[in-house]
Amino acid sequence: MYPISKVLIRAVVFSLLATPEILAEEFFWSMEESNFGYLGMTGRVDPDSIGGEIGGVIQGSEYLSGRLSIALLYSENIDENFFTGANLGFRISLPYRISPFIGIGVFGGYTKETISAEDDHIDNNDDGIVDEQGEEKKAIDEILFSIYPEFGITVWITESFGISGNASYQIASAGRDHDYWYYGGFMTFAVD
Ligand SMILES: [Ca+2]
Ligand SMILES: [Ca+2]
Repeated sequence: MYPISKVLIRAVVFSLLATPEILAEEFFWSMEESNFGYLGMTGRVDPDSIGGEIGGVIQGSEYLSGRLSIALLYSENIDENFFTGANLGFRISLPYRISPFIGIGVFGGYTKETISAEDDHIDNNDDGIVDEQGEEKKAIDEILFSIYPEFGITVWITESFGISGNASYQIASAGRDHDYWYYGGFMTFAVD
């Protein structure tokens, strides 16, 4: 693994020097034999949320890949402040060092809330008293699903390390008023 500053400098240099030759350079390397892991930061606006995502990529061919990840989003406006989710998606990307992609996927998860636990016959807080006054527990508040199209670009710094940015339009199960743009910046690395 390179130091992050070195990686960023290389990414900028690569972008600036993106000559037609580099753009046209077929990016076979080890992609067809490799699987990748990725992690990064994500966010959305209104309600403003920031989070992280970690997952794996299976490279089906030089053009097609599938990904599965878990995501955690923090927002001051969500009950209990956290949205926990899972993301499953497929991408078509150009097999070049500078590699634009488009994709589709599904994103689902839940938020939690605190509710009264005074009558469930369980000592929820392990204080030795069952169903005392004011005892509380956490329960799933909302289950949310969306399907999305996305686009983005990956810059492969080496054959086993790339950085990428994407934007997806989340079409929410809760209705068109709940649709939103979701953005991410990621590091992708070979795991085998
Ligand atoms: Ca108790
Ligand atoms: Ca209880």
